[in-house]
Amino acid sequence: MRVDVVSIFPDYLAPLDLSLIGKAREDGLLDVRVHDLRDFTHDRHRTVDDTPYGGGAGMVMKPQPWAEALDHVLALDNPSGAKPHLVVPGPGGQPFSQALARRLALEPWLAFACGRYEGIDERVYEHARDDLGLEVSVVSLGDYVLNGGEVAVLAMVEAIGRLVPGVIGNAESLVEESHEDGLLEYPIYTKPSSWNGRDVPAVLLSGNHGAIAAWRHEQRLARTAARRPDLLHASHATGPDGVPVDITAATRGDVPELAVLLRACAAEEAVATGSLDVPALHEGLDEVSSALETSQTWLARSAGRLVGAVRTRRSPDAGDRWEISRLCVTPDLDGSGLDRQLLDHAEDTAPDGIRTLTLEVGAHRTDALKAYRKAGYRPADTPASRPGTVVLAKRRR
Ligand code: JB8
Repeated sequence: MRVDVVSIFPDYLAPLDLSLIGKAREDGLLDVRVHDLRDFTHDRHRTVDDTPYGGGAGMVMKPQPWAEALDHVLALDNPSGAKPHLVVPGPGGQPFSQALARRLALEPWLAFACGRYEGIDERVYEHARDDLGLEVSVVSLGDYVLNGGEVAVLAMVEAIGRLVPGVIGNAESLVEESHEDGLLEYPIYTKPSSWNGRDVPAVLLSGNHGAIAAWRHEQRLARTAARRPDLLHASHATGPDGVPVDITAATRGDVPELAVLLRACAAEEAVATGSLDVPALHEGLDEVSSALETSQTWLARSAGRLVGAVRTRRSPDAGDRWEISRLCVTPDLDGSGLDRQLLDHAEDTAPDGIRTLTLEVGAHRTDALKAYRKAGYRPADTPASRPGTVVLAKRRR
């Protein structure tokens, strides 16, 4: 892989000569070249910045040195024949992640532009895209602010470089525990088995591989819940623009948003049936809030936006049925499979001992009925709670 880095502090990138990445450079797996942006200035002071139009704090990087630096990089010999993917670190970029590192590791050529000051004149991005035909990605290491892109480039080149075939000898060590399957790593220990009065957990010395695997999995779950609860969700799906959907339990703070979503779904049903006798239509903040006490409500969020919900409870009569209700998905995700995912989740969270799952649906909602039939639901003996609806039931596996 070929990597070009443009910076006003080329010495900042010196660590790329060290360790694993340095070895990969020696072995010819990574061809990293660092360029000084000031080499593309023409004044005595080698000026790269100027004051911002419109006013405001700080300085902005001038477009001309950047354009010449990019021309220089593009004109360098490159064996791949491709153009570089231009990566610009910036606090306003898409978040860097293991998934993005994997995608970038497939590129034959990456060019990194390290900004300083308040950042780079916007026309440089447009020029790179429109005139030079480069793919341009603004990428952020995380929600904090650095003084420039250099440290971010060091981190990204290390994360990407180690994924280039041959850079890490042991392919198995590339199957990351953390950030590959969504859970953090389990705690690890080495000899001695007793150190400073602290013993390695006995299960690890037991030789029982099943017990060790179970213990490690539990540790991963506990650790993820404690440190990164945002990673613990019931399931994954894809929402608008490929943004994943997380399913989590609703809490009091979700009530206002949830009430709006439920009203919207109820209104759709009211319009379709020409009847205002849709219970969800008459639920306000108080009813939605008190339902959190008597039932479980699960929310689907995509990039923070509430895109779906479902409510479950043990039937108040004999308590042997699991009632699923208020299954609701925003119109833009109709047909995305999210409704089925919420339904699966509602089923999966039924407690042990539940034998029957039930759903009550408007009898006119033929596509919903078809979908529920496909999910294994059939008309049930249970009487409907209101006219115009049918109760569907499914035996639990
Ligand atoms: C000026 O926090 B960062 C970052 C901050 C920056 C520049 C680049 C990256 C350029 N400030 O990722």
